[in-house]
Amino acid sequence: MKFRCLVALFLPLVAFAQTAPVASPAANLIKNGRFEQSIPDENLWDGVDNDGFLAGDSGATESNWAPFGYSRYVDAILEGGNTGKLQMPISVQVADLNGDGLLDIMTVDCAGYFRVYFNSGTRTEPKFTHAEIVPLFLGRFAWNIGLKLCLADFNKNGSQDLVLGNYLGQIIRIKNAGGSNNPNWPQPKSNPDVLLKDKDAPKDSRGALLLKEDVIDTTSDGHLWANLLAPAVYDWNNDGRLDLLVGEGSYSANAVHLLLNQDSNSSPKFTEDAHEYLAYGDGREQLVPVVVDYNGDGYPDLLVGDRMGNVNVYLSEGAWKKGTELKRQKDPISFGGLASIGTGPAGARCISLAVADLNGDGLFDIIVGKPNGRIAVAYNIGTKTEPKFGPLVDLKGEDVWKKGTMKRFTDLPKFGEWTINFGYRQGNILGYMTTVTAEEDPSIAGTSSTCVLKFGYDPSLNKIIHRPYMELASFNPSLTKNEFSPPGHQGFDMRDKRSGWDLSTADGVQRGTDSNYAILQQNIDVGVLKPGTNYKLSFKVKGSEVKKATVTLCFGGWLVRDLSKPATPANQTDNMVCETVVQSVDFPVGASWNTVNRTFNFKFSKYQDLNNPEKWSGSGSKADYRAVLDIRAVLTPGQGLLYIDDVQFTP
Ligand SMILES: [Ca+2]
Ligand SMILES: [Ca+2]
Ligand SMILES: [Ca+2]
Ligand SMILES: [Ca+2]
Repeated sequence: MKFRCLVALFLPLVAFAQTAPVASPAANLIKNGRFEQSIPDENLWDGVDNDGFLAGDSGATESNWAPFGYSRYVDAILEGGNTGKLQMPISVQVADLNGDGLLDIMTVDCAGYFRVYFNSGTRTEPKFTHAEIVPLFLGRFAWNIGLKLCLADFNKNGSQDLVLGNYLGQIIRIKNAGGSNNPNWPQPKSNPDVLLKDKDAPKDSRGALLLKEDVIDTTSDGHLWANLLAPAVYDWNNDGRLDLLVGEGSYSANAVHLLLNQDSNSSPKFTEDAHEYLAYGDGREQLVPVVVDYNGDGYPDLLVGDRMGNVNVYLSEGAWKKGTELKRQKDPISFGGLASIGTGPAGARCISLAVADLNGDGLFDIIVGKPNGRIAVAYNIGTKTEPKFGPLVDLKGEDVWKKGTMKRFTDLPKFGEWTINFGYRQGNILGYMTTVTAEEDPSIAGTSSTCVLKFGYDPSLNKIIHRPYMELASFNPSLTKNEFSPPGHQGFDMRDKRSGWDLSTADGVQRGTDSNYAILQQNIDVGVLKPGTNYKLSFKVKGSEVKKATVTLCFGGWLVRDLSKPATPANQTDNMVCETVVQSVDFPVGASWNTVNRTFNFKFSKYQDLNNPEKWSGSGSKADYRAVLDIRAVLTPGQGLLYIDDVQFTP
């Protein structure tokens, strides 16, 4: 039964259900049905935020961009050793990625989107405009969050591979299939549960894990040994073979590890047999190392970013010998007088790091990825042997997709009832949701409403990186219809054998669904629905390149225990769904406005039982009803367009 996940939408609220006022007859049970209440959101498909700064997803906020209550914070060790939610930084690297001799910036943000900002300035005056989105997405699965990026040219052909550390502690390598002036990092074939994939990937393959060829093992048997690894690639022992350094996010060993390459650059091998503790974090987790000759003595040193937003210096003392540990300098680097450079709540100021001579004066500069999603640079104003840094300055760009091209409903406590999903977590590159007025989008003329909900795609700004190859990745209508994960389901037992549904497989991803869908949902409050009553649903719709569109009403009947009475073994399973009824109907979407009308009426076979508390747990319980309205459509990736307006649900 595919509706079982839908049912859980009720769950978080039911335990706190109070008697709600009964709506007067014919009142619209849908709130904000004409979408007149919304607030501007960032549109970061151009890689520039509303204030004009280069930015990716911040990893801090929860919004429609992170639907269904998903938080981009990760579980990690906090100050004092407790586990809690930690805000990850955008991960940043600097290299010439198009062979024009100018250093470019590459990032992977907290939602898992990769961007390249090609430098359009000069060797001494870098200039960045907007980003090109890399058609690569690993972030569908929970363990591919908190990605840390390192660029490395393993085969020394002038093109940079991506080396990534993830939450799980995997080191992922995405080989550059392009040349030194046209980078191309194909979507791993083994991870096709995302929309945008390599042309050659098998269309029907599915799998959560990356193929062996995409992962660089760090142990001989492939087992993982730390979380949130941050890789750096450098020939540390100067034997001509690139070695792997990893900073770790875990607390226990809390070190920068050195894994010496036991094979070759073309086929690197890293195992515990050639593992060294290169530097210790001394209680600073989320270590992000970069290698640079800090003091100009010819030997590579380490700069290490940490959870507190510091950059610490670890100097080599001459040529490195096996077993040598680098010692941390007492004070972190001062950036124009400031040491701690992260932003955000205390204890959540992780940063990422890159070093490069961005202004071509012969001195390395420090580029920082911040937890607010922005990228900052501190120019080196010292000397080769005594570096000194000015303040970190956020880099600016050109805001192509300006404020207002993306809107959301969250943060609107009174009108935030709509839940939107446009596949942002599933790699629906360039997809967006917004509300528009006729002034903003003349094509909505013809409705009486001032605002209309719009799902669509921004055009690709890519000129150097190939554009997303758009295709439907295994369209399966039966799966796209009703199976999705519930919001805020944490803390509830997702199984109920009585009604036969089981959410134990729901893990926050939309299994089996494509990313190129638009989903619009609203919970209909408890206390306003009655079985055996006709409810009229109507809404207006138009669009193009819509493959399938469905509206679903999921009605749930509940037994709500009197929460003022203590739970006993007899009643502890109350506050659970007793029965659900799901009714779906497809609707057409055409180039002109169409009004969808449909009457819904729910009745439960266990209706008598629901109204007979004796059947369930004795006294102190009552039956209640609730519903979820779910309007969804599958859009042609990159082209689909869907407008919805004037949603009414009335008795
Ligand atoms: Ca360049
Ligand atoms: Ca080496
Ligand atoms: Ca040195
Ligand atoms: Ca410089």
